Amino acid sequence: MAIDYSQLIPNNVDLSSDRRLQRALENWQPRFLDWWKDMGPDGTSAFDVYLRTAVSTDTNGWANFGYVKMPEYRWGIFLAERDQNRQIAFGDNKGKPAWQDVPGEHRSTLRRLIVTQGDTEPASVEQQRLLGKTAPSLYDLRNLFQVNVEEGRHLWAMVYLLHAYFGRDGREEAEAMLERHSGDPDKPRILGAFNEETPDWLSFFMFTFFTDRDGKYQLASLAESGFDPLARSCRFMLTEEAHHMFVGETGVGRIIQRTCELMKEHKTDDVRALGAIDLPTMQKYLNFHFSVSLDLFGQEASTNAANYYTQGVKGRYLETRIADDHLLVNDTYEIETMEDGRIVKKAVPALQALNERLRQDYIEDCARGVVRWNKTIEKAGINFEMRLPHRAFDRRIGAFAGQRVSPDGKLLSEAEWKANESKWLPTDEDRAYIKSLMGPAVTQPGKFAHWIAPPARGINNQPADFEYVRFN
Ligand code: BYC
Repeated sequence: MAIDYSQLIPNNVDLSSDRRLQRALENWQPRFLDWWKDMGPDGTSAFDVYLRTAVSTDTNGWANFGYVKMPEYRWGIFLAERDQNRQIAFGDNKGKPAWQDVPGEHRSTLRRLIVTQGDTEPASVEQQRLLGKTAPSLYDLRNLFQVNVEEGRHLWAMVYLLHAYFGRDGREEAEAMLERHSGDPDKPRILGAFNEETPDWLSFFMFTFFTDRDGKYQLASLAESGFDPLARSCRFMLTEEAHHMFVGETGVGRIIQRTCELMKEHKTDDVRALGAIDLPTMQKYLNFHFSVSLDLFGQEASTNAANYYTQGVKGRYLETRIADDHLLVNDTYEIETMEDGRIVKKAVPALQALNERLRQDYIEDCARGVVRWNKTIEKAGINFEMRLPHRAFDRRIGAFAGQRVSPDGKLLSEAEWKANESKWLPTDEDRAYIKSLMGPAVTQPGKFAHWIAPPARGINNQPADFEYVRFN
C-alpha cells in the first residue's frame, strides 16, 4: 500500500478510517515535535538536510532523496505489506493464523516488549544530540541526521502500536516515552547502553556499529512475532536500520584507513602526535561498545525469553529459515556461564537459552565487520589486528556481571584487573584526547577532519563535494 502523504500523519494503515485513533495520534504529534525541539539535534531546525524519506514500503519507494528541514520531516506510520496467509511459526501457537489483534493473555508481555523497543529509539537521538557541533564533514553530518530522523520514526512505529492496540495503558506508555531521558538520574531510559554518553564521533560510529546492530537482531526477532502488526512494523524498520550499521562500519573503517595512511607515510605508531586516532585506542572503544551492547541481550538463561518464545510473541533470528521443530521443548543449547568461580560451557534447555543464541548470532555478525576493518589494516602492511573481546569481558548483565575477565577470557583477581584496565578500556585521558580532536564542525563541501578518510562514494551517488547540509 502506498503511503498517504496528504494526511497530517503520513501512513499506510488507513489511519483516517479510525477517527479516534487518528485524533489520539494527532494529539501526541505536537508533543513529539516539542521533544524533538528540546532533546533532538541541537540548533538544527533551520538546516536543509539531504535526507531519504520513504514514500512507500516496497523496494522502489523507500529511498527518496531531497532537502528537508528536520522538524518538517514526515514522520509517519509504515508497516510492511500484510501477508493474508501468515501463520505463527513457533511455540505453542505454531501453525495458527498470525494475530491481527493482541490476545488478552499476552497483552502485558507484548506491551512490555514494545515499550522496551520504543524506548531505545528516542534515547539514541538524545545521546547524539550534540554531535552535529563537531561533525567531521557535511557527509557525516547528513548521515547523523538521517540516523536521527529514522530513530524518531521508529519511535512512531512503536507508539502507533501502543495507541492502536493497548488502549489507555498504551497512550500512557506513549507519553512516558517522551518523559524518560537518556542519562536522567530520576527517569532514565530502560536499558543500560542507552544511558551512556555518545560524546564524540568515534563513540558514535562504534555505537552505530555495535548498538544499532543489537537493534537489527532484536527487531528481526520481533519481526517473527505472532502479533502481525508488530512483525510488519519491525520488518520495515529493518530496512532503515541497515543504513545505521553502514554508517558505523564505514565510519570506523574510514578512521582506521586514515590512521594507517599516516602510520605508513610517517613511519610511526605515534599517530596521536599527528592528530589522528591510534589503533590501540580504537580497540579500547571497541571493547567498551561491544560489551555494553552484549548486555542488551539480557540473561544467558532466561525464563522471560522462554516464555516469549513459547507464547509466540518473540522468535529467533530468521526463525522460518531454521530447520527444527520450532518448539524447542526437547532441545538443549550450550552456553557459557559461571559455575564454582569458573567460566564453563554448559548445556541448558534451548528455550531458556534464546537470549544467548541471539547474542551468538550477533557476535558472529560483529566479527564479520571486524574482519573487514582488519583487511584495511593488513592492506596497509601494518601489523595490528582488531579483536572482539570475550563475551564475559566487562559485563553488567547476566552470568558474568561484575566478574573481572580479560579480553581473551581469563578470570582475573581485582588487582590484576586494576593493573590492566587502562589497557583495555578507554581512560579519562583517552576520552579527553578523542574529545580534543573534535573541532568545530567541518562545513566546507568535500572537506574532512584530519583524523578520518573520505568515504568511497557519496550518498545516492552524489559527487565528493556535494552540499549535503545547507545551514541557511
Ligand atoms: N539493561 O530475563 P532477562 C535498538 C532486565 S536496540 C537493563 O534476560 P529478557 C536500537 C530485564 O528487563 C534493541 N535491564 O530479560 C539501537 C529483566 O527485568 P525483570 C532494543 C536489563 O526480558 C540503537 C531482567 O533484567 N530492543 O533498537 O529476556 C539505536 C532479567 O533479564 C537489561 C529490545 O531490547 C539491560 N541491558 O531480555 C536505536 C527488544 N537486560 O523482568 C535503537 C525488546 C535485561 O527482572 N526487549 N534486563 O524486571 C527484549 O526483548 C528484552 O526486554 C531484553 C531483555 C532482550 C532486552
